[in-house]
Amino acid sequence: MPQLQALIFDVDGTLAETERDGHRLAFNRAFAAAGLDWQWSIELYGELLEVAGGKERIRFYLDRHLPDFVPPSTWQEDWQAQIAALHTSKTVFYKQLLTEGIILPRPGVQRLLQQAREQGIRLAIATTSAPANVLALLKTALSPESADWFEVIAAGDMVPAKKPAPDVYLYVLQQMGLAPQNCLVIEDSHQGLQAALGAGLTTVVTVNNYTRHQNFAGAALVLDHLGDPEQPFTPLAGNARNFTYFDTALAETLLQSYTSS
Ligand code: XBP
Ligand code: MG
Repeated sequence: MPQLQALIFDVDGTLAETERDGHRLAFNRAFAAAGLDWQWSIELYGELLEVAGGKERIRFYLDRHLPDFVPPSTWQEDWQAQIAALHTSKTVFYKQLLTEGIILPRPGVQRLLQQAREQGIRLAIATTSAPANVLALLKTALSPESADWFEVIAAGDMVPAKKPAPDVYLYVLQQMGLAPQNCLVIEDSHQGLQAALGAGLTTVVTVNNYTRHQNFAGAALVLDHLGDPEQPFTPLAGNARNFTYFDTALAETLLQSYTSS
């Protein structure tokens, strides 16, 4: 029987709702600071989230929405370098936004992390966000020392291909010396689910407003959030047994039924 040895967390949309009022605003501030009149509305951003990774998302926006874009004379010939500079500026704005304390952890996140730590279940992060963003979020939304709770923080450009490619999850497994049968992933998006499934990992999805209507076929369980004793989750797909909030016992149960089927 496979045993639960590690929980692997996605970051944006999973640990906290960072996209609409965090990353999106930071992109807009970086565009304004660079003298660009680009404005990513809440709705447009939902479409742009199709592409994971900030630099990749800017490129996608240019290709799909501004195919005739004429760069200002100050732009370097190499657009990649210009996009990277814009993205660096966006990271500064994002970190600034986080210090305002408006981004909080999603229900059940703190509780689950604490329970896992008490039980010696190992923790890791697998995200497409830049490492600086992840560290800033952990510090401001979870606790100043929370980065130390995670044995591996796999982020941003550490792997060549971002989600939905499985690379970031394969990297975490390799770094931890673990088999997929002993780990469970928490994700919030279709791309994230694809990445985790591609690495052979049992995956639970907690949806949010941007991802609610995506296809989560293959997930062990789809929930509105992880829940808490006083704030039960609503299962959207899959069998949550008699559980009303997600904990390591439910993680273990799912792992056993998924890896033995
Ligand atoms: C989140 C993302 C990221 C963030 C922006 O991925 O798609 O691109 O929106 O972060 P995940 P950067 O849910 O896997 O964490 O600008 O730092 O790339
Ligand atoms: Mg996510």
